[in-house]
Amino acid sequence: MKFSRRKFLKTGTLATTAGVVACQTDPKSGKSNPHSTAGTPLVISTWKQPKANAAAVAVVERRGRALDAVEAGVRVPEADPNDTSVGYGGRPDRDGHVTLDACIMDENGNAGSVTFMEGIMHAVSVARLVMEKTPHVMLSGDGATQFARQNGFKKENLLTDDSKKAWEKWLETADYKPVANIERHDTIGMLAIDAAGNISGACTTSGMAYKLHGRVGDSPIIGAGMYVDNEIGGACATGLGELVLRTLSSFLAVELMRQGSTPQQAAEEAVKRIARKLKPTDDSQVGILTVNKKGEHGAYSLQKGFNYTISQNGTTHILDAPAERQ
Ligand code: SD4
Repeated sequence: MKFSRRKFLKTGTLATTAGVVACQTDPKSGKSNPHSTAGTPLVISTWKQPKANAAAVAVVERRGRALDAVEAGVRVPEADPNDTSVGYGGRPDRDGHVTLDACIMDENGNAGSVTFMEGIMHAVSVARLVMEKTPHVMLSGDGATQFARQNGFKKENLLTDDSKKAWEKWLETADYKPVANIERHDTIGMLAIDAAGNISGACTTSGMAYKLHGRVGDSPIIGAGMYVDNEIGGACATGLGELVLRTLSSFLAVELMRQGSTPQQAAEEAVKRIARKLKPTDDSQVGILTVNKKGEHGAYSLQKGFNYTISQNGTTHILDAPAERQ
């Protein structure tokens, strides 16, 4: 797919085949989304995810549910072997296991999650099944895999040859530094607003490369990696999960919007809270996305380099988020 302004202009009124442009958010603007139109469906996701957004947009455009949109959207990178932070092709932990974390939340406050799950490509769909078919919110490890198998999911090897080679190379030094690097992530958090104005969200990841076996990040934790309150808005996070977990960034951002913050102000304060309280190292990154009921969005990160993909009114934009540290 080519990203060009000309394509954007040409396809400006088209739907799922939207052109994609890269441009800059105005960090100073009180209005967090220069492209926002209240009342129309919206899909927003962390990092460069135009294909995932297109899958989600296809759902909301035929007046489908935001919940179906976010599930369909994040399944795209889950199945992509070249996306090394999510699902199939995800980098393994330091023992060579690809372990997945995912969550999903609907417009009624229902939530489902799987953590530390192996061998099932579409973690988000297992999370949705936990939400819809069990009285629980979260299943973990072998129990999550077992539940998925019992519900017809195929068990497969998620460690691709490329990921195995990269892991074997890492093993040569086995320098234990499970840092989510600043520029190159693909973990996907996605929020969608459907034609009925309902908001849902999902988040899915293989977590940090070469993490300790058993480590769980922020992504599957409701309120940390993602949170939705359909009366107010939604938020999702990416980056160093330990920082997000310690401040429940997504819940915090939604609560700030409840108290009157714009989505941009909420995303900024959630990141600033991390910067102020946790004193993160120079090489750590956190990016936060927010949306409110009006279809306005916000984005902010600790470091420069966080971008996100937003689709609305038939166009898709890849935007650079403003950052705390320039
Ligand atoms: C984690 N937040 O497991 C995830 C990593 C991430 O882009 O977002 N990477 O900590």
